[in-house]
Amino acid sequence: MSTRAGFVALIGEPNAGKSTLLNRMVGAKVSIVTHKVQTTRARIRGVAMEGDSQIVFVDTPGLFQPRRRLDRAMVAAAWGGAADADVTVLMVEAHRGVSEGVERIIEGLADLGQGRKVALAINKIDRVPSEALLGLSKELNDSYPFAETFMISAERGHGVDALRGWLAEVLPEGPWLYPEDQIADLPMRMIAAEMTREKLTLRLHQELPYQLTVETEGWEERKDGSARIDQLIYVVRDGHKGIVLGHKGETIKAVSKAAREELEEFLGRRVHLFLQVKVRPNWLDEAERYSQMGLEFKDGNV
Ligand SMILES: Nc1nc2c(ncn2[C@@H]2O[C@H](COP(=O)(O)OP(=O)(O)OP(=O)(O)O)[C@@H](O)[C@H]2O)c(=O)[nH]1
Ligand SMILES: [Mg+2]
Repeated sequence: MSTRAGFVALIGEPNAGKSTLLNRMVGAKVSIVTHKVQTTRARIRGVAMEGDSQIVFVDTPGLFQPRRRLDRAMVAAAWGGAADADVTVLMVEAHRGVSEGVERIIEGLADLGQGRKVALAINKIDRVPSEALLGLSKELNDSYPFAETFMISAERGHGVDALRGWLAEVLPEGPWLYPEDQIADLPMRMIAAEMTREKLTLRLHQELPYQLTVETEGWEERKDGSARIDQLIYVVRDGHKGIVLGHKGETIKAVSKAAREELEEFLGRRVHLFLQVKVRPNWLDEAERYSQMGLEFKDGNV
C-alpha cells in the first residue's frame, strides 16, 4: 500500500472560515471560531485521514495589513504556514467577492513563487445565489493560476468532501506524519487556553478581545479522574479587568462555565476551571506572551 501525507495550509482574510473548515475536516473542534475577525492567532494543526492519505491541515491567522506587533507576528505566522505547506488553499468569502485584501493575498501568493499547488475555495456559498459564483470564480482564476476551484460551505459541509478527496490525491507519497488516531498537534494546555479565549471573545466587545490573552498556568490530574486547570487572563488596563469580571463577577462566571463545559466534552471527564484576571499593561510587547501563543516575537519598535 502506498500512503500519502503532507501539509495543507488554509489561508485567507480574517473571518473567511478557515478554522471552521479545519474543524470540519478533522471532525472535532481543534481551532476556535467566532464571528469576529482575527480570532486565530497562531498556526494550528489538525489531522484528517482520507483513504490512504493523511492530510495535516494548518489553520493560520487571517491575512490583513498588519499595524501592530501582534498583527505582524500573526501575519508572519500565516505566510510561514503557506511557505512550508505542500498545498495551499486560499479561502475567499463568496458574498464579499474580490476585496482589496484578497487582491493583496493573491499578490503575496505570486511572490511565494511558481510551482506551488494552490487551490481556491470559495466559502459561504450558502450566503449567495449560485449564479453569482461562476463570475467570482472566473475573476479569481484570471488573477492566479489556481490548480483547482471548489465551492464550499465550511459551516454546512457542502463541497467539503470534494476538496478533501482532491487534497488526498495531490499530496506527496510518503509515510504518515502522525499516529492514525491523533487529531491535533497542539499542547492540551494551549487548546484549553484557546477555549477560554473563544468564550471571552464571544462575550466582549470592540478591541477588548484583541487586547487580552489567556495562558494555562496549572494542570493538575486528580485522583478521582478530574482535572484542575488554572488559567490567567492578561489584560492591559484596570478598566478592562472590570469589564472581564463583569457586574458582580457575572461575565467571568459565564465564561468560566462555558469554557469548562467545552473542555469537559473535549476531554471526556470532569474539569475544575479557575480563571484569574491580571492587569499587565505591556503584555503585547512581551516575548514570553508570544512564545506561549506559539508566535515568533520580533525585536525592534512596533
Ligand atoms: N454562512 C456561513 N458562515 C460561515 C461559513 N464558514 C464559516 N462561517 C462563519 O464565519 C465566521 C468566521 O469563521 P472562522 O472559522 O472563525 O473564520 P477564520 O477564517 O478562521 O477567521 P480568523 O481566525 O479571524 O482569521 C464564523 O461566524 C463562522 O461561523 C459558511 O460556510 N457559511
Ligand atoms: Mg480562525
